[in-house]
Amino acid sequence: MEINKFEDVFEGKLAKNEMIEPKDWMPENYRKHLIRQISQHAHSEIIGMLPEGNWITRAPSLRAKVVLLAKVQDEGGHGLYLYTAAETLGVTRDELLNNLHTGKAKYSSIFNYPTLTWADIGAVGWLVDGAAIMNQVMLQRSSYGPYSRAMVRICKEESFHQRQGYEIMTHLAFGTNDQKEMAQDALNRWWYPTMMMFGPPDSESPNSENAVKWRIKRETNDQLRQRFVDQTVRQVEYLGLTVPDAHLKWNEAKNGYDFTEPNWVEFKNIISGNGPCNKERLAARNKAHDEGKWVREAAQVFAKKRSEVYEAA
Ligand code: FAQ
Repeated sequence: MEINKFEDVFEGKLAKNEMIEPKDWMPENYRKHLIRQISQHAHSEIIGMLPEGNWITRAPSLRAKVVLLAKVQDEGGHGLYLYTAAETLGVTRDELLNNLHTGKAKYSSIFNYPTLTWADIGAVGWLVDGAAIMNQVMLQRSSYGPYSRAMVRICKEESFHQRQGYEIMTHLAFGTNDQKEMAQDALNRWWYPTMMMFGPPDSESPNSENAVKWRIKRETNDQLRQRFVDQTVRQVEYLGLTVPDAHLKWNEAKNGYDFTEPNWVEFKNIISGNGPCNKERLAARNKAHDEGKWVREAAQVFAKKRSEVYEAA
């Protein structure tokens, strides 16, 4: 088949909302776009384990500890599904991890902020996982089969994570004055960084055009950010807390809130590696990888032995 025939099949599948699968022909730029997005997403999941892992030993009750442990473990699992999905595009996990560990690859800006108090664990679950779901629900219908299928399972787990965070916030917001202050302080610090998770404004988002054209993203950064604000303001009100935005105002005409944009200079600084915790996160990630070397080696030896037993049988 000539290349334009392959292209017709590819375009035809997109037009009919059919999935593109690993063995299908795909344009080189589509493949590269997916490797970029899926691997950044995978990196975000495993780096995202660090700010919360930081609180496992200090969770205020046995129940809170068990729930947080399960959540952090889930994030590790999400990383595995996503690296596996990326590998179907012809890249190795070693290459991807090497890019992360040497600082070449991006991961979500949000994980470069510190978790200073227990209320931050509530805010991360509620806001960060809430924003993640807002973005990932559309990715369940992404055009690339392995990514889309990974997202279905991830979204189910993220919903539990969001509820875990909101439960912590509810306890604090309806608790003592000090607890309510802690909850407000966490909301103040996480509100704008969470809004940055959706990416730069559409007018400054170089990847959006192709992503929407190829049905990798079904909605734009600004559309998702708006939906997040509209949904979350009601939750803030229920908690009796205040959104840290003096300009937040309901706009009847657009049926949504007008709000202050996050500081995009701060965002650029963070994604260039200069946020408050970038260096700490990469150092922790590299240390974990180095210390896990013997586990990976043992798993490989075991797998080899097992396949020899099967072959001999
Ligand atoms: N942080 O042209 P666009 C989670 C980069 S959820 C860092 O708009 P695109 C769950 C972007 O890569 C978090 N970099 O890009 C969890 C591009 O740079 P490049 C992860 C960002 O791809 C919760 C440049 O800026 N979720 O981990 C960010 O169309 C709690 C221009 O941007 C996903 O990855 C950012 N926030 O849209 C885990 C979802 N925003 O590559 C633990 C999948 C933009 O050209 C605990 N990804 N950049 O050098 C996506 O939906 C998209 O990739 C966006 C960015 C929306 C993130």
